[in-house]
Amino acid sequence: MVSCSQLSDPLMPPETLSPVSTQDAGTVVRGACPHDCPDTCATLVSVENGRAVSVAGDPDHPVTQGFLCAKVNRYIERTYHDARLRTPLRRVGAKGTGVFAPITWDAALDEIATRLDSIAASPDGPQAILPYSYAGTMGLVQGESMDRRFFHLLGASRLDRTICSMAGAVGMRMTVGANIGADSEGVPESDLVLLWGTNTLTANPHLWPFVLQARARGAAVICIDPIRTRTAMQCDEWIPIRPGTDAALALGMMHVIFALRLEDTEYMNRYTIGQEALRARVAEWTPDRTAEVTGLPLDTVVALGERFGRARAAFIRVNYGLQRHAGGGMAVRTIACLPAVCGHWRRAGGGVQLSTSANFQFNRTAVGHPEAGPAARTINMIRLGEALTLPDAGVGGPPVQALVVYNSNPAAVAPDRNMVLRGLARDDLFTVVLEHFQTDTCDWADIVLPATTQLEHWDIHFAYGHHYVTLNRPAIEPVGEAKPNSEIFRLIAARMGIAHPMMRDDDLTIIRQSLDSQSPKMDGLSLDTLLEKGWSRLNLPTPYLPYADGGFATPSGKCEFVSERLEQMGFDPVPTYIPPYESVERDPQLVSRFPLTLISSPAHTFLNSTFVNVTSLRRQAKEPEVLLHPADAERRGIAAGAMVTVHNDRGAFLAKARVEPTIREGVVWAPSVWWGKLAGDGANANQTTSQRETDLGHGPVFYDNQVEVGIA
Ligand SMILES: Nc1nc2c(c(=O)[nH]1)N[C@H]1C(S)=C(S)[C@@H](COP(=O)(O)OP(=O)(O)OC[C@H]3O[C@@H](n4cnc5c(=O)[nH]c(N)nc54)[C@H](O)[C@@H]3O)O[C@H]1N2
Ligand SMILES: Nc1nc2c(c(=O)[nH]1)N[C@H]1C(S)=C(S)[C@@H](COP(=O)(O)OP(=O)(O)OC[C@H]3O[C@@H](n4cnc5c(=O)[nH]c(N)nc54)[C@H](O)[C@@H]3O)O[C@H]1N2
Ligand SMILES: [Mo]
Repeated sequence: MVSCSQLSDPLMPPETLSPVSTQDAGTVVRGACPHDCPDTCATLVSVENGRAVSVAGDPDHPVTQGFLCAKVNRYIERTYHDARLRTPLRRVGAKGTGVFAPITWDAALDEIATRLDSIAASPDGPQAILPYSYAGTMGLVQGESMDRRFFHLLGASRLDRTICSMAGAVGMRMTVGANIGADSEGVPESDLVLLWGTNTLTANPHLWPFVLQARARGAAVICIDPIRTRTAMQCDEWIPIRPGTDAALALGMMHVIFALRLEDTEYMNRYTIGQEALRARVAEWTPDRTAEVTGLPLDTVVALGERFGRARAAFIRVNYGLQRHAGGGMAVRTIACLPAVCGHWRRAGGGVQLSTSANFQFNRTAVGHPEAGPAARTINMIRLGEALTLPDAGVGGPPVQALVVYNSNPAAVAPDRNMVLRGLARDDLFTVVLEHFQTDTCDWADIVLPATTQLEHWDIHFAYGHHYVTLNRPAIEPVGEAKPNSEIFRLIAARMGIAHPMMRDDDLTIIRQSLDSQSPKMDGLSLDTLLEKGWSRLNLPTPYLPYADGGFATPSGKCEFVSERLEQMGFDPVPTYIPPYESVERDPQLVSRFPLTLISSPAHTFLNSTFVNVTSLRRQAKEPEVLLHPADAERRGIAAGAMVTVHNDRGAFLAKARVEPTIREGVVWAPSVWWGKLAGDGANANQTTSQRETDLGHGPVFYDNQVEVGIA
């Protein structure tokens, strides 16, 4: 049984919701994979005598299709891991050394309440308290309910959660009106699949069966990526683009399309605005110029444009890798124009998919209550280093005096790690971390609180790669003294005397509140249906064609080749190429000192920094590595297997050199995101990344990062 507070729901007697009877041998409990991934799998957890023994993908779910990824297959190993945090801990050693002693929940909550109260009451006020969370779990209950209510009521600083997807999301919004794109379930109908800046087999593996179906019917599958990833290796063609130049490629493709008159003029006339301005811009992007900027052969540019123009329903999977550069927002916006130019939105399998998330119209106001509490300043999460080290947190107002971290591991994942760690090392900073494991971030905490995993709590999930809502039931009792995030924030609020009724809602009430939506897309979804089946499709046809007949959610109601909103924000209203910050175009001197572009995208067996401590998965990742092209290695006298240092003015980390022609010359790849403390030198790739922001959405530029590599 789970804790009483979770089940104290008057409409739903606890016994009917009991996830598992401990006498049962072999109960199967339906759940959801909580991780930050487009696939949001529906899971089946087998429980015997109160212990979870296996987790599998639901074979009936149209996207999960009965399989899980390399990582979540290890969820049982992770849940019962020896190193699972089982009690609250209090730091007894110096910050960063990781020396802690167990304390009781009462003592931990008392200390947290006392410290936060005194900061809130000080002249600096509650804005000196900063929550820091991201998508360790994507669940609405454990990710954005009680936590948000608590910090809003308290008047803490607000966090702009930009670390992943904002640049592209804004790019989509400015072009098609919302972060809504083509349906994965239409992909089998596609006759050309472009995997553009996405490592699908690693980061979005449940799209792959649909891609294979399209291929079986004759579609070509092309990967556009500076690295010949495991995904690129499975494709018909690998296009090794120069990082950060995707907008130029899309403009060059349009040039070819218009030159060959392959556009769908009727679609453009009816459903787009700014056709003339786009044509004028595209005229500048001759194949020669495009080839020069993107570093691709002329023939490749021409062939790709022609192929796209001749396709009936090209599917572009643009994912988040390509927007981690200075012009990332504009790149996604430019690519998002392609299906409107060719009218591919009309047909199943055609269009662009960055995300499907905006279709999920949960009642987020009821869940997180953004209106609660006083107005407060907002801090961009990718500038955590500055927020903790500049006197006015980099944005004006009081210095940050308390940091409360949950669902995130900023000491590993945030850019400019040296500055982040300098901030976390401040002795006057009070840091609380809610976690499953003693991560890099926990090592800098004053108090660590043990949190439940997905097997131990309730939640409800949207997805960003498909259209199904998934319910997660607890399958087992909390491990040790772990508690759900929602419960922890209820308890802290109670200690601090924050007695608003919204702080007393239990988890099932929050789930019900989330489903109380006015949107027709949410029609038919209820807790009852989810309890019965585990998951449910949004009220959308299959496949869903969002823009077959226009219906763009922009101010004009059309696909906006010209965007007045962008112009008001000070950007070029027409799609354009914005070079990377650290490029020959913008900073040739820097590039001459640091000639290699470092991409630190995820390792196959890690989920950002999650799973790095799971032994079987870390063993597969071996050790921190850096992949170099043979020509780049030779120039530096680096042999395969040598220990090298990857460095720039921001920092350095050690890695073992892998030398293979599976990467574009001038680019290096460090599979990430390692825990610093599990790497030999205590460092990781974020030692070298910067806190700069993308053009749109204030997102990170992890891959807009010039380095040099030398023998260690
Ligand atoms: N196994 C696993 N799955 C994951 C994750 C994980 O860590 N591990 N993370 C999850 C999360 S949070 C996210 S956001 C997604 C991330 O997954 P994706 O959106 O696929 O993003 P990345 O893996 O960062 O980058 C994808 C590819 O883009 C390439 N790339 C980098 N720069 C450029 C560029 O300028 N142009 C082009 N065309 N390509 C470029 C990289 O080489 C990389 O192979 O995956 C999710 N799924
Ligand atoms: N160099 C480089 N840096 C990157 C990236 C990259 O590709 N390269 N990727 C970036 C991207 S795309 C993203 S999205 C961010 C991700 O950054 P984060 O969102 O910080 O993701 P994780 O590193 O997976 O850390 C999530 C933490 O949440 C914890 N957690 C999970 N569930 C729960 C829960 O229910 N309760 C509590 N209290 N904790 C929980 C996990 O144990 C884990 O330690 O990293 C970014 N950083
Ligand atoms: Mo992400």
